[in-house]
Amino acid sequence: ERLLNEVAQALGSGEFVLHYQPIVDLPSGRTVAVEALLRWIRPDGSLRLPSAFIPEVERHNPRLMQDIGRFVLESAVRQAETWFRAGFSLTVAVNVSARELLEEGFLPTLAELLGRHPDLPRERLMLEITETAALEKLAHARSIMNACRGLGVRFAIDDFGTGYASLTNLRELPVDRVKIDRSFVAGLPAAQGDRAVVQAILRVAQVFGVDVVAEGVETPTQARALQALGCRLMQGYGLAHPLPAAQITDWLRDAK
Ligand code: G
Ligand code: G
Ligand code: MN
Ligand code: NA
Repeated sequence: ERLLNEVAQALGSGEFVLHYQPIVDLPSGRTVAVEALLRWIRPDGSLRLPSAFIPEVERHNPRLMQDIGRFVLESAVRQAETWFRAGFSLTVAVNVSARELLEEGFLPTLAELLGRHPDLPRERLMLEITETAALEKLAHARSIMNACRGLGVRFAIDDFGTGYASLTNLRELPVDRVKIDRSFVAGLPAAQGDRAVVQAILRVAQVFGVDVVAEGVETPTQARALQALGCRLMQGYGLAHPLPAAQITDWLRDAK
């Protein structure tokens, strides 16, 4: 109750910002995308991560979650447009929980937002669906996703390989990308089970014609192991930490 009030107040008073984490193609080193990550920076400068409040908000106050989701999409689209105008060619990925996606207002809000940003190439926005356990009614999710794709927006499945239904999701939903959960990357290259899972995901993704991002890449050894398995897109502290937009712009400029 208290947390929810704090969140509502923080959203209203501008304490929420997005940080962006690069998704890098190796071996070229090109940053092909960034993932927007919500950050709550309190007036005393301390940081609260979304895992500390989003699940609570989703469970107890769906309306407030909608407001947060709207703020996130709005900020990310505005930033994507800024980078587009500056001549950087990269996609901005936004986390959207399955629950947010299934809300009645989601599609109209997205359509309205894109309408206000006519210059942004639509394929530069990618929605990363998280908490896919809540997808349940796949036909319903599929129809919403197809409508969003009709607007030109693309989809990724987050934390792929965990949860119950990830292969079903891949088969049943219009998806462009899967993100290998970092728990499978952590043990590379030694852990044979993790290697096998990563290989299996890469193979299945290829059959479905979707691309693959490995998450949680922390060491050069992991990055090399992934490349050896045929995975080019990676994200993790070993490549870059999530950073404020201005610092990402510097990072992109330095890479040019
Ligand atoms: O940054 P942190 O490690 O706390 O992220 C934890 C989780 O919060 C991640 O799984 C991520 O998907 C989720 N998350 C981060 N930003 C957003 C957001 O803008 N919206 C939603 N729904 N989830 C987010
Ligand atoms: O669930 P999702 O994949 O959206 O979670 C993203 C979260 O993972 C972010 O909060 C981000 O800070 C965190 N993250 C990004 N790179 C790494 C990494 O290399 N290792 C770990 N442990 N977490 C990471
Ligand atoms: Mn994500
Ligand atoms: Na992710």
